[in-house]
Amino acid sequence: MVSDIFDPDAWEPIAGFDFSDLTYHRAADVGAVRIAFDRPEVRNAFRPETVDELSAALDHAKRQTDVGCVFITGNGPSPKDGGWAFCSGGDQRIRGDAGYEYSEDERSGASTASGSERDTRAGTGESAASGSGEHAAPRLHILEVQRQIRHIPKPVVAVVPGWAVGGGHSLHVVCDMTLAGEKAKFLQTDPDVASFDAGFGSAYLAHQVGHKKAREVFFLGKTYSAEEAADMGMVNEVVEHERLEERALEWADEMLGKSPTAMRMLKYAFNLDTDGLVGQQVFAGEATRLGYMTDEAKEGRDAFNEGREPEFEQFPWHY
Ligand code: S0N
Repeated sequence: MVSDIFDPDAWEPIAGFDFSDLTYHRAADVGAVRIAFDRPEVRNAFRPETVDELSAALDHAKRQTDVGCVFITGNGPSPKDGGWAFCSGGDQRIRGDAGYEYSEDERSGASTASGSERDTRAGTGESAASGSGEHAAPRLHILEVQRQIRHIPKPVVAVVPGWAVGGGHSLHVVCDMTLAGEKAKFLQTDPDVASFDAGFGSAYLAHQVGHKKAREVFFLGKTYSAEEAADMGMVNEVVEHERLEERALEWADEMLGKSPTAMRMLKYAFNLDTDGLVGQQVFAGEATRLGYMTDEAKEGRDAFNEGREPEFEQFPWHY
């Protein structure tokens, strides 16, 4: 895969995955991974299989202790017209009455990359419940992926080369930062197709751009250029199209030079007020991890295991 923004020398495919709807690479020179929608013929719209693969890649990226940055992007250009897209949201062609339908092969269990097989190959460690029955029902699980993006303990960056639309727009909103190429375009079509992301896609967008603008994005459905999106506060930086991924790697290099613990605590601190008690729980878990690393915590553990009273008086009451 070569394009005017993807440099094959800068990335290595990650072994062990057999994705149909995504590509998954690791940067050659820095601890970053690149997850890319690979359905350019439909502006990188996602179907349930795409969402499963995205979830598996994010789960894998989370577990790599030498990876400090995750990019989500869209491959291109489109074979039809050379157009570029980050993601155009749910694939409307396979939208059923209660969600998005798996392909017939997936539903019947006949796919070579289906069900538990797909999950196992993807290294999630969670085997799917069963073969054919599992994918019989339509899904709406991009929201689960949004929560993964929120909770993965490292920055997730949307690298937007073209259209970010509908559920694809919401995905960029959920990412920690957005880097846009100058061909990027931002559009919310949810109410045009009678869907609505009433969670992060709308309410969290209002935190980024203010309520009036967020309501305009949904209620008027205007298309915003990369520069306009940056002026609104939902894009961090705009670069030349050809420089997009090069710049993303520069960001990764910058972030990988920083303290992993500080970066993780900061991400969860930024999330806390918009994640409610779940945000507090995630932040508290990290605080507990830090606490466990202290001599004081080790004394508590050792005293219990040695059947003696803990000698906490040796530790100061910091102020
Ligand atoms: C992206 C747009 C603006 C691009 O326009 P452009 O450049 O004129 O290209 P087109 O000729 O329109 O498109 C090229 C080809 O791609 C197909 N295509 C584009 N987008 C989709 C899509 N989303 N689904 C299926 N096909 C798509 C075109 O049909 C065309 O095909 P051909 O070449 O065969 O003619 C423009 O295409 C556009 O507006 N697309 C639709 C965008 C849209 O409405 N997306 C859905 C929005 N809603 C969601 O995403 C909701 C899903 C969601 O995330 C969610 C929300 C709440 C709760 C749960 C969920 C969940 O799903 O989990």
